[in-house]
Parts: sequence; C-alpha cells; structure tokens
Amino acid sequence: MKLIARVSRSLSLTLLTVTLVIVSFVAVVSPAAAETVTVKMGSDSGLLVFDPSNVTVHAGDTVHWVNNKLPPHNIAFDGNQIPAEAKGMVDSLSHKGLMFSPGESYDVTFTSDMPTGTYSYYCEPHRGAGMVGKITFEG
Ligand SMILES: [Cu+2]
Repeated sequence: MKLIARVSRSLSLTLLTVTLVIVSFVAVVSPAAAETVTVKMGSDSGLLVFDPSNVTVHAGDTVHWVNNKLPPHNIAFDGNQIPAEAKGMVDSLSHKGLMFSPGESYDVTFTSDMPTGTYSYYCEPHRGAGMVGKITFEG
C-alpha cells in the first residue's frame, strides 16, 4: 500500500511539473492579444489630419479609421510608399470611396503574412493640406 501511495504521489508531481511546463510555454509563445488602433479622420479640433498620424501595429492588429471632422475623406495607400513586396495590396488596403458621414469607418487588419515595414497613405481630397498618415507594421 505504501509503495502505491509513493508511486502515485511521484506520478502526480510529474503531472504537475509537465502541466506547469506546458502552461509557461504557451504563455511565452502565444502572441499578445490583437489590438485595434483607432485613427480619427479630421481631428476633434477641426484640423485636416489623421489623428494620430503615425501608428505602430503588430500581426493581428487592426487599424480602424473613423470619419470625424471636415469630411469627405478617404484612405489611399501609395504603391511607392509601402514595402515593395506589398505593392500588389495597394487596392485592397485602400478605401478610395469618399466617406461623407461622421462615424463612417474602415478597417484594415495586418496579418503575419504581410511584409513588415512602413505603409504611408493619404486622403485624396486633403493630401495637399497635409492629411497624410503612416503605419509601421512590425510583424
Ligand atoms: Cu480628408
């Protein structure tokens, strides 16, 4: 009986150890929770800007543009100002249609299969006024 008790105790210790190792491994390997970064089109104070104009995202994160002030706005990525390997994605990243209504929004999710680097974009009606933005994708 004593032997069985000893065996089962060491067995449960082993199980506990294995469980702890697995749990800590999962905690280290699993990426941080995906985030949504909101970018206002037209600042609250009424400036023709993307606010914030520079954001940094990681794989799984979503950039969420919201029409805020002084519409219409749109989101146009420049094929020469995104990573060269991402050039084919210009159209799918951009929202060329003008957004007129406050609260209208557009999302782009950056996924691990996309090239890392800097993705610059602008608002077509207000590019001349300096309504430009930049996303740094760190993968
Ligand atoms: Cu605009």
